Amino acid sequence: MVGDRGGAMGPEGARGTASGGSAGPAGEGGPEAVVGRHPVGGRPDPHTPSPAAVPPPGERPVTAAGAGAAAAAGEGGGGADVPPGNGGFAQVVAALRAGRRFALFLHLSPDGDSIGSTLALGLALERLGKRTIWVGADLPGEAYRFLPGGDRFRLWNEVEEDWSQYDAAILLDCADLDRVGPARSAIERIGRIINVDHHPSNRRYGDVNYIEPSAAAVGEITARLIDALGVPLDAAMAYGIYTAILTDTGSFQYENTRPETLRLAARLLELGVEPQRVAQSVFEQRPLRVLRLLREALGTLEVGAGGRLAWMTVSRAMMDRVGAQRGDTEGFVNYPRSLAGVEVALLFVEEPDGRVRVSWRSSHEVDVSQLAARFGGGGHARAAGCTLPGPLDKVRVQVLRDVVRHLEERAASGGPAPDAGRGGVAGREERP
Ligand SMILES: [Mn+2]
Repeated sequence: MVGDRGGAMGPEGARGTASGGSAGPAGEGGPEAVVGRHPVGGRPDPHTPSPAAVPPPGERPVTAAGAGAAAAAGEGGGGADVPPGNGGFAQVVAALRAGRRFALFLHLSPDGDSIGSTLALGLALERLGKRTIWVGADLPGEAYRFLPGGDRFRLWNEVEEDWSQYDAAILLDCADLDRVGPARSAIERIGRIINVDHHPSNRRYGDVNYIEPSAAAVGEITARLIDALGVPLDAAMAYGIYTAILTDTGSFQYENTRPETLRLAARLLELGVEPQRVAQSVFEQRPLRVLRLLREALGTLEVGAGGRLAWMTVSRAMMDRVGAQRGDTEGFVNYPRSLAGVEVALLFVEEPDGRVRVSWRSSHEVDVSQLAARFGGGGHARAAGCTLPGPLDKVRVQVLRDVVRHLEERAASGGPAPDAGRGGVAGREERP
């Protein structure tokens, strides 16, 4: 199916673990920005008292034509339509302007949004004469090597860097600091974080945070940041941004695809992006083992709750049989989701350590980020994830029972009124 590859991991975003509690309530739809404890750019001044405390999640800070609008007007924004009330956007732009050395971090099992956005912003910062390094605990998969600059990513622990020399760590598409995995220790040594994301569950762990849940991909935000920095988008950056958007929208199929998404895509094509090149590299280079694993997974397809629930299971044994690698089940959950009449789709994947990763999707009514949050996970309204201690059978029974109860309650309470908290980004790829 088109677009089921999506992007290696991201959109569920929140790296939900039963212990970690990365969930956070799914925020309301509107963009929000929260500025953290101290500004990025210069060293934090120990004499400056901490100004703004972080508002509780979901509470919308600064309103109206505040800093965001000012930034749009003042930053030479090349048509950037910065949402009103987003002081965080201007703060991010200021921090990017002020710093001279930046380390950009991919999230674990980086997806097209993480890779493409990081690449585009990294190139733009270099255009401004800044030094950047692009690292992660996992390298981009084969599918993304075609990107101009795609060979510049490094494993964080294989570069010899004095992290304390960096002005800030930039994290894109990371709802939770745990999303960077062990690279977190480098970020802690850098000491300052710029956090730009579109997951409503983002935990606002940065010193500067800009969270825009209505953005289809962080790639959209990245394009506006580059405009606001006054850097002309070139073809290489355009490839990164296009890949970010293509993967996070499921090839422009999901409900997060907005008119501005397509206008941006058109602009990227005008800059030289060849869409068939991206689609072919990202979606049509699957190794044989992945289709073999899919064949096994489809054999486990089951349906419940009167046809409104469907799920598949990938056990460790199945993965061993085909020689599967991390990330090979990406997009599989879209098969149960594609079944007519299905409202909630689940994929259970047994991890090497015995834990069970659950991918959640919904078609158009149920907010699965809320359901996943009951198990310590999170994500978007239409795509979420959580990870639970095994064994597989126990987790499956637990989760299915909960979902069936939820669907029955909805049916009993008068049927398919959409869950509160829409705004979600539709069924995008995941991997908590
Ligand atoms: Mn994303």
